[in-house]
Amino acid sequence: MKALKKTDPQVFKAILDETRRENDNLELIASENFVGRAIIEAEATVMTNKYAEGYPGRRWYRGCEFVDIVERLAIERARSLFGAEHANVQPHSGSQANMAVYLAALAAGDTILAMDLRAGGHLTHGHFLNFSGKYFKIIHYGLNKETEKLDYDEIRNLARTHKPKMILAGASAYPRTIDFKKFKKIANESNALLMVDMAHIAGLVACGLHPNPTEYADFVTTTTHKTLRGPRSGMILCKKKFAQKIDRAVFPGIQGGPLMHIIAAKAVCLKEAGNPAFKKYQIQVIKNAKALSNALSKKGYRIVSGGTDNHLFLVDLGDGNITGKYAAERLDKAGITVNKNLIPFDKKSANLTSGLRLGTPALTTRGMKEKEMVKIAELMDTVLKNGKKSDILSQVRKEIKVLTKTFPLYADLIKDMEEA
Ligand code: DSN
Repeated sequence: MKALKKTDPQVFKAILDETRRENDNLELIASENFVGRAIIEAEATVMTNKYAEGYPGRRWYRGCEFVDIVERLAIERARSLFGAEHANVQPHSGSQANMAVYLAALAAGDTILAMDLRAGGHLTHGHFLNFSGKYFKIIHYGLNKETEKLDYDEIRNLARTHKPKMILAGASAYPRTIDFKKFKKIANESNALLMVDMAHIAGLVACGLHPNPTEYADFVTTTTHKTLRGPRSGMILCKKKFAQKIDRAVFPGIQGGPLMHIIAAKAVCLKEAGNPAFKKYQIQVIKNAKALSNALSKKGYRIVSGGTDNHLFLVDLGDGNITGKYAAERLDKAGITVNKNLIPFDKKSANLTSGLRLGTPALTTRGMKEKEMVKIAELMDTVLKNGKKSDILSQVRKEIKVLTKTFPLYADLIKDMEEA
């Protein structure tokens, strides 16, 4: 890091401070994780220099023989990990992966039946401010009011009524197993294509800890940086009959040159995800999510839908004065990083919210287990009950320092930077 420090001390300092922040805080944002050194090393390479528009063996530029190797590895590993007929590893993000599927499968104005953001869906699943909501007719499904779970009968009824060209399953804030087989049945009955956005659960799917959508869906999209613990990026899996359409939709449809250094890191991530150690990690992610939600529930917090089957859950803070926004700010002050989140049928605005979304992929990467989750629930409860008392927040901060010191993160990177 000597060159960076010399050339741009401001950026160097911000990166060092961010590395320390990640080490010093308890990261509970469900969509975040901590990549390993091999991913960082692959990202920070000269493959960033190479233009490689096109696909392996069919590029517009010369000199692609080595970037072709990493893209082929990433494609083969993605196909084998998820049992997919075709993989496109070029999307820069999950949003772009979703956009490419829409471009490949739909025409402007076609109808998509997808989960409402307010119920746990994603912006690119048809929010009115997003391209998906602007260019397509969106019908949203939500959750059952009693169970706060997906209501497959309601989804079937909506599909019968609106005859969507495509049904989209997948969510950013849904703590329960998604029944892709049921979705496929509904899609077949209404002659719709089925797309699954598995961004949040891809790591669990890779290890057989959540049903695999690739078996049922025509298109599966994902990010690679959440439970999958790879570089910040996206990916599309699809049936062979859609391969050409998908590849054309990504390039030249919506992207130019792929980010070859990130594709190299994606190849590494997909290799790591095939290792037995990765399955052990994902099993612990789920155990930790259950342990943390149980511990909070014992302290009197209502957990949406009564618990979790995956890596995340939602806490209902009730309809009093404590909003998700306030709670997230207070927790942040004490060193616990979370995000405010709407809960199903939330009466508060998306800016305030009545809930928090908590996830355990990042803390599990640090090696924390059930015992630490119980401790973290205690610390969270203390902060939420004493949010305005700075002495109590400082005491919690101190306890978090002890915890984070016991499970150090990026110690080698911090040392390298401090010595640069
Ligand atoms: N922003 C991501 C999340 O937090 O779930 C989804 O893209």
